[in-house]
This record gives sequence, C-alpha cells and structure tokens, in this order.
Amino acid sequence: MVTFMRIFRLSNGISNFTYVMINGKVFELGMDPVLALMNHAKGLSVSLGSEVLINIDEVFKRDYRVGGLRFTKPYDPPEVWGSGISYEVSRRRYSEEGDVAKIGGKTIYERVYDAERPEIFFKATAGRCVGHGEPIAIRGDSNWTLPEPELGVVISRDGRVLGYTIIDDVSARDIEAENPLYLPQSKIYDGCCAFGPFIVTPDEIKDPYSLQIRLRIIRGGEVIYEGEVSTRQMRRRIDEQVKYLIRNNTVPDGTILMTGTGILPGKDSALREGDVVEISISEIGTLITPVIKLK
Ligand code: DO4
Ligand code: MG
Repeated sequence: MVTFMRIFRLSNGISNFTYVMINGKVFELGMDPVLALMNHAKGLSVSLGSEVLINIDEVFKRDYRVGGLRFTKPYDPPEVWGSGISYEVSRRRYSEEGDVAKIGGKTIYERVYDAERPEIFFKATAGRCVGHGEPIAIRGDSNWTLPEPELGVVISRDGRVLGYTIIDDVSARDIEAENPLYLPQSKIYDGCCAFGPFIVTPDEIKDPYSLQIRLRIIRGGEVIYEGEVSTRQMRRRIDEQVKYLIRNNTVPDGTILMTGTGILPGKDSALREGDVVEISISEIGTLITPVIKLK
C-alpha cells in the first residue's frame, strides 16, 4: 500500500497529465484520481506508472500565459459545495457589511453561526473551477469581489474524507450584501473557484484543526493585503459539516466541500483585474492565481 500521496495534474495546453508524488518522487498515476484516493482510503493498491523527472519548483512558477507544462486543477470535481460562517470573524464581518436581514433579533449570519444546522451551499462544477496559475474571475457586474481562502476536503459519497486541498471560494460580496437571496449569483459563475495545486491524502496531515491558512493579495508587485487564521478557530468539526452536506443529498465520490473562510479582507481590498491571489496552508502548499474581470 502507498502512503502520503499528493495528486496533481499538469497541462501542456492541449492535454492533461495526472501525477502522484510519493516521498518526493513523482510517478504517472495509472488510474482515475478519485479512484486512487478511494483505494488509498481503503488501504487498496494504487496503480502507478513510470517515475518521471519533473522539476516541480520550476513548473510551479509558470502560469497559463506561459507555454509548456504548467499546473492545472488536480482533477475534475463532480461537485463543489461550501460551508459558511464557520469562523467567528466571518460571523462578525458578514453581519457588519451590508444592510443585513435579522431573524429573532440576530443577523442571519449570527443566527447560522449559533445554530445546530450549518450553512451549506452549492458552489461549482469542474468547468467553473481553475487550478494553480490559472485565472480566477470577478463578475462583470461586481465591484466588491473577495477571495475566501479555505481548507477544502475531498469526500466520498458516504462522507469519508479522501484528501485535503487549498480552495478559494471567490465571492461577489456586493451581490450577496444587496440581498442574501442572491447568494447563488454571488458564489457561482465562471472562474468562481480555484483549488490545488495538490490533493493531499489524510495521512499526510497531522491535524486538520491546526493548519495555518494565509492569504496575500498582490497588486503591481506590492502586497496590498495579508491575513492569516488557524483552522483551530473553526467553529464546527469537518465531519459535522460533511454530515449535513450528505444528509438526504447524494453527492458523487470526489465531491469537494469548502470548510469556510476565517480571513476576510475589507472592501478596500476588493479584487481588481491584474491582481494575484496567493493562499498557503501549512502541510499542503501554496495556490497562486491571477485575477481577470469578466465582461
Ligand atoms: O453566506 C455566506 C457565505 C459564507 C462563506 O462562504 C464563508 O463563510 O466562507
Ligand atoms: Mg466561503
């Protein structure tokens, strides 16, 4: 049995190639990545192709504008879902920003933070997601879009955690602030989600509740926003979030659940075309994406 796998995918602009890194060595992955994660979780064998000699650090620096081999999303997730308001800071900031509706004297965000049932929402399909070095998008009708750096979990249909990744729940905050019923339009659009560069198997993560998440927004080479949070501050356990996602709701193997943001830049750091968003999670890696604005 293979342990400590990191799955990633490279593209030459025409075709994608899936690889697995084991103890620093890179092999072609000889099977579907979700099946490989499922087999790994069950202690079954994972089919490896030849070892390949790739300078990952060199490839990591390339983005979609550059030819040659570059990173892309590690696989095509059938569905991506989000869990929201899972950190105290998001409860407060979402409550403060906008003319927020109240129920029973609490803002809807305070109420969901305190409630037993978490906020769970649909986020994306594979076609709306991008990978490391590929552009995330600001909607043409949004002037206040923010990155939401989150720990992503890849799950099986029965809710088992198959892997961890870095994920960006890019959100048009002005659209949700105008009216929370616009949530799907603020969350779901072309280029609304980035994840990768790796899917890391659970045995590689010592404790998912002590990971450090960092965000930097870079504009014209200058860091204009920097923030960090520990997953220790997450209000709900991951298994609790997954339990609600799959309750009477069959999700395909390989579905990703985003576990919520604990870093919220202010309106003054709203994304602009040409910005670069850099998200790091300890023990997983760094995801860097340029920003474009849709017409
Ligand atoms: O409705 C709010 C969405 C919250 C969210 O995406 C988060 O907390 O990460
Ligand atoms: Mg979010």
